[in-house]
Amino acid sequence: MSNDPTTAAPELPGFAHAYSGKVRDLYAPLDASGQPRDDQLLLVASDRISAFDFVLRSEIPDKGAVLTQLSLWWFERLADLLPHHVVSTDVPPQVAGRAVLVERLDMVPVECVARAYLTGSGLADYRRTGEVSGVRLPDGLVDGSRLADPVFTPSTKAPMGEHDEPIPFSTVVDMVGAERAAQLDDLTRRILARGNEIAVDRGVIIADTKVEFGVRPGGELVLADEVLTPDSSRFWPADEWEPGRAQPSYDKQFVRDWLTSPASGWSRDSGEEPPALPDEVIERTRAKYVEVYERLTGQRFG
Ligand code: PZK
Repeated sequence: MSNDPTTAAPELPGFAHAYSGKVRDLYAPLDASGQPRDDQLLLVASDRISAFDFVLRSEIPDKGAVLTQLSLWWFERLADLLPHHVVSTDVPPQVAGRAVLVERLDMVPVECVARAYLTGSGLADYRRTGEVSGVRLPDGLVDGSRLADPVFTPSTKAPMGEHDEPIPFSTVVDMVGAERAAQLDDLTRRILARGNEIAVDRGVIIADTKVEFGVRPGGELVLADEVLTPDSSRFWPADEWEPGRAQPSYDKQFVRDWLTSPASGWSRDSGEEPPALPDEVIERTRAKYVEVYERLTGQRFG
């Protein structure tokens, strides 16, 4: 039921569980002799949802499928920029629609973030220094301001439970070399710019996004993980965009509003795990995920 506690990574016949993130699970396909293959992975999006740095005990039905289908849709629309890692959507029935079989890549050890609008830690850096990741910005920008061009703001990949730390571009160069660093900068910003070219007409602003890249054995850079989803990006409703205040989240606003309201009985700085969400909040949030998928793709979900 919708209020069940968060479920762990499912057991999948023919796959060995390899790793779980906050809301996704990774498996290695087993070969005919029961050994894990070294060339592919199964990437499974759960219905888990995080808010205020907690994975909530309530799940959002269909969230994993919506995000997986949205990512697949974007991969097609980015294919002229670079190849993506998806091999097949033929996956076990327990995870149908919310899993993809992918090429196993050598992952780039940098969180590649681009910002098209100023908010969050980018806004904090700008207020302190007038710059974001070493890029000087004009005076007078406020929370939610649109940037003339997306800015690349790389960070380290922190272990789970810790926060990514921003790193200077020079550190990216030290980590992956100048040529690869320039490619990451260019592609990350182009992916976000392409996303917004498409999304803005459909009532969605993609304020910023985090992209993961991997490298094929031959050295070719490949787009991995999920892309331009509400979990990897900040989505804002375009008709409510109003620079100078915090923008509402397209997907999580009902969750945040309820958790911070007296009705939840929860306080953000209590250190306590947030309570289960009321069915109405779950259902309205599910509807927002479906709505953003349908708006962007122009296709009915499901
Ligand atoms: C890979 N992650 C993050 C995602 C998790 C963790 N194509 C790939 N090849 C090798 N490794 C990865 C990928 C991808 N995508 C992705 N960690 C490794 C991640 C989902 C669930 F638990």
